[in-house]
Amino acid sequence: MAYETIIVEVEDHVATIKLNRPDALNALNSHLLRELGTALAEADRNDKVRCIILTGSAKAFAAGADIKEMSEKSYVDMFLSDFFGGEGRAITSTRKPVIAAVAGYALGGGCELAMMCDFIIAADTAKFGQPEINLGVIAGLGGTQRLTRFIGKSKAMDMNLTGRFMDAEEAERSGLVSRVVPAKKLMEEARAAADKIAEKSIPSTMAAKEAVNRAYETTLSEGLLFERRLFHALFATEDQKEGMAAFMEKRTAQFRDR
Ligand code: CO8
Repeated sequence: MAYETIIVEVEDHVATIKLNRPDALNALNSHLLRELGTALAEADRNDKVRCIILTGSAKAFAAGADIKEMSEKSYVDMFLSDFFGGEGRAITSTRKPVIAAVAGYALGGGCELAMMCDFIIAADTAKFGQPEINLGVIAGLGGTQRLTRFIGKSKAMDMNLTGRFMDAEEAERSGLVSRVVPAKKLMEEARAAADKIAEKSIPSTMAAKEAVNRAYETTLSEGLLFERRLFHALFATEDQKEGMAAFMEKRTAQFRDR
């Protein structure tokens, strides 16, 4: 499918989706988010794809929701269209792993979009922030919720109340990103992580993603039960037999997603 605001490439088992509104530092407008939702759903349906990378440019992953699109809207406009509500749900309903590869600015909706992915690999140039407070509003796609769970109340308050930017090193120290790499190696590292994930059995990959995400939605005892039931259920797969046999036979497992 041809897109106007994103570029999608599928190579081997990895789909790479690049946000592509260079003149607006990849600001997220409705059109881009709808195209992104469609591309993610397409990658999810594509049996060839086993992992997805979401990235931007060297200067900006995304500098936020498109301020020019939002500026004249009324409360009723925002409420009746459930502004970005459906688009956000479409993005987070992706079942295959999504890695955010972030360089440059990830601000406002850009930081929130990165947090909607399964984990973030940051270039040493990355800058994260929730500067919506400077616009007379607040974060609206998870910047007060996901960010607080990821980095804790004190830092989340600091980010949301002052609007300051956090560099990559602080983001890693705070638990917002999983690793920081030199900017010129960002896509190579993201691709290596995606290739590693693509080697696994898809049923266990999807189960792992569901189980970790459940930790954010439920109590510890319910989450542990959910995890244990998924663990038990994976014993119904051929890949569990193959994975364990391969370990004992000291060879590489040949998973068949069955
Ligand atoms: N929206 C629209 N256009 C943008 C945005 C944006 N968020 N960010 C940058 N641009 C545009 C600029 O207007 C400029 O375009 P033009 O040349 O036509 O004026 C172009 O991108 C380049 O930007 P700058 O000239 O400003 O570049 P600088 O290098 O000087 O500065 C910054 C880079 C610091 C990133 C600066 O552009 C900036 O502060 N941008 C805005 C950051 C921001 O406030 N983000 C939060 C937006 S609000 C939001 O994200 C809400 C999310 C929740 C929505 C959910 C609804 C339910």
